Amino acid sequence: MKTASFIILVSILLLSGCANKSVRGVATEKSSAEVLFENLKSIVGKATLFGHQDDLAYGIGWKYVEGESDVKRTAGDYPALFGWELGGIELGNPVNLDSVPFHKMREFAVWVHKNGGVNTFSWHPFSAVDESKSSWVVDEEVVRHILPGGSHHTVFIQHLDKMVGFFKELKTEEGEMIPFIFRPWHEMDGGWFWWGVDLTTPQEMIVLFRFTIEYMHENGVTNFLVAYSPDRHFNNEAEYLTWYPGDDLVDVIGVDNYYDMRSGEQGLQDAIHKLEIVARYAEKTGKVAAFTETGLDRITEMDWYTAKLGAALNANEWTRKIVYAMVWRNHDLTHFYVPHPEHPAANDFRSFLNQNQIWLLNDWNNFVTNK
Ligand code: BMA
Repeated sequence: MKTASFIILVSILLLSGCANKSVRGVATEKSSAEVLFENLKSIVGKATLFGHQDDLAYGIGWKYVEGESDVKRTAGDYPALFGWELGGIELGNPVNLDSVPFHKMREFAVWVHKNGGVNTFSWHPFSAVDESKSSWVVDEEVVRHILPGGSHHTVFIQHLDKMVGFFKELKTEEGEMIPFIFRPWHEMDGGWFWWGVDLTTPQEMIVLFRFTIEYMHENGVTNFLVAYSPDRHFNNEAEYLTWYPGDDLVDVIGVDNYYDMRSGEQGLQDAIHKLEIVARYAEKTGKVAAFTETGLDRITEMDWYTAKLGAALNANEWTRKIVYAMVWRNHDLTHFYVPHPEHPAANDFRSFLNQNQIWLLNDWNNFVTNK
């Protein structure tokens, strides 16, 4: 190839890479993930988006009914943020580990994007060392075997390829890639996942996390934000950062916390303290902070939404900087986090959502369109 055409080709390749990539501060057209990040940043200290896992897929007493949502049924509007779970995609399964068909999940996520909402994905993959073992089987080391050089690295690459394949199809009818927040390897400080603290060193986790995101980038999935979300096992910033893959990679500084949020007044104070750590670190690094998972299963405290979640998010100037809080799924009456309309906690849920700074989809859309 002649030198001139080679230079032109290299320039084209470089430019096309930049246009898609999350290269902040570079004067190329912004990707929709960058726009999402900026929109989230502009609500820091102003509002917290309310999120719900699997909100559009099913709820209490219904499954796959178009337009349906338990948040909407009880509170009159959709959540602003929608969580989805990819576990099972790595095995080539047509449905995820909670029986949600991946083709439906894709349709829901596209609907969310079209309607102004935010999508976030978690991934509880089966083990690449033994594909019969779910994320919750913690009887052997997995991570060190799936890292580069490990005995099961090739299988892990196949798993990543399946996950990448899903995200590459996450586009509108017009072919536009939709932005999302990806939150892999969460709660790594707990002992309940095969990537958890008992079976994985912090260094291994960092390598795994970085490898996962870089692999996505290298394989053409670039239009997303990355969330880092340990559970509650930290008491200061240094501990929080034990598994942190790096400021160059992460956009959302998150925490998952159920335990403290169901453990009385002391628990609430502990949860607030952890949200503060997260919010301070996000501010220091120019990122956004989020309460990436919480909730009270079956809502056994009737004032949980105002007395716990509302109190935590509105505790002080730091917790008010949390940009979203997401509760887990409404499987059925034995496992749910959003009250159905007749539930005795429904009024309290509505009071929580009626606070000015807690936003559902319409509030968020009004803000984004009038910005
Ligand atoms: C857990 C429970 C499980 C579910 C898993 C992954 O918290 O809700 O029933 O399979 O999350 O979504």
